[in-house]
Amino acid sequence: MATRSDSTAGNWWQMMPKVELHAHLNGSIRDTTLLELARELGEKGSIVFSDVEQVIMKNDRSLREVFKLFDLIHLITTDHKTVTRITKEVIEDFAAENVVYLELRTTPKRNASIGMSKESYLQAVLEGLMAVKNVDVDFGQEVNEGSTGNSHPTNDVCCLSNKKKIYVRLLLSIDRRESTEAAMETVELALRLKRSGVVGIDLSGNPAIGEWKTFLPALKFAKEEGLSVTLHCGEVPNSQEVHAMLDFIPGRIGHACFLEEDHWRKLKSYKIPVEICLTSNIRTESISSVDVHHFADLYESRHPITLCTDDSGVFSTSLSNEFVLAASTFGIGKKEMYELARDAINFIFGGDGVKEKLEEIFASAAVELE
Ligand code: 6MZ
Repeated sequence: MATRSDSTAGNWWQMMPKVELHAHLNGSIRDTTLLELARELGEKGSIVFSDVEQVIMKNDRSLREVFKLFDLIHLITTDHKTVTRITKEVIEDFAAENVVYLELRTTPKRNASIGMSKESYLQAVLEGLMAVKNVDVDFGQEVNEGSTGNSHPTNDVCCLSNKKKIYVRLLLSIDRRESTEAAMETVELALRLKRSGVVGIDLSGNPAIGEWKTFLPALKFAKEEGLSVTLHCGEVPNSQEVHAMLDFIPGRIGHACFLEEDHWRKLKSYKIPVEICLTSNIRTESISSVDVHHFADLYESRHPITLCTDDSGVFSTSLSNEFVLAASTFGIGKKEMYELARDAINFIFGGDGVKEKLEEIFASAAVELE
């Protein structure tokens, strides 16, 4: 697949439609927004802005430091109004680089002091989806997604056919710090919000904390009730847990940095798709350099994989950037990268109706990108 001219070459990766399946809401906030919010808190005397500014602008962080940063981010962002704002901006940013389908994940949070429940947190996220005006957002408020593929989103989509369109579905994250009861509460919330675009559950959070057996009852329940499940798996060495996670046969796993031979064999025999987060893995030093990343082996062995950003704000990346990085590091051509982007449709947790729409989008883009 060739570029139309040199002047458009730099934009090719942005123009290409893309599917993003591993993006954490609070990891994807614009730096400018984070700094603005931190400055406001600084003025109120809740934090010391100059200290926080340094932490936000720091580039290289170990995995442990990343989770400290998330605690700080949550301090800055977790009120209803801000959750709505960051959701809106994150959708706008992904849509701006032609992400046509986004599975956005976030951890429902409770904060009694400001009257926030897990449910009201999620309502604030949904309001963020509805607040997007410059892009058509289909977030799956469908009568029957499987049969029609047509949605009835509540923002002003009906009359604005020449706007960009993005399909957004939500995954609710269970944080590894949570108890079995708290994890169960998140799954129950996801079930109640199935008709508002929630399609699955994610297990994430600091991998050095928590035990698999704590989350298993909630994850099993989610699966039994028809929710898809994705797991952060093998972000740190933990052989037993990786085996247990693979034997659970989740819909997808993220990262897979510390898998051993027998894990790889199992992963491949179960054909579990892997969400690949190149920049995140390098920045957190989970992988020593990008050229030795397991992307290469999985790609060559045609194992199902999808490129993802993880935390585009925290790691200063974008999905287009992840495609450029993979193409340049592993010497993969544009046609093949387009196929990689398109094949991610097979691993989405959204329904068949959405898949058909995405197939159409990719088919027409193939002609335009020629
Ligand atoms: C594990 C991660 C993560 O849910 O508040 N999160 N968990 N590994 C990662 N790789 C670096 N990046 C983000 O978004 C932030 C939360 O997502 C999880 C962590 O639990 C983090 O607190 P939300 O929107």
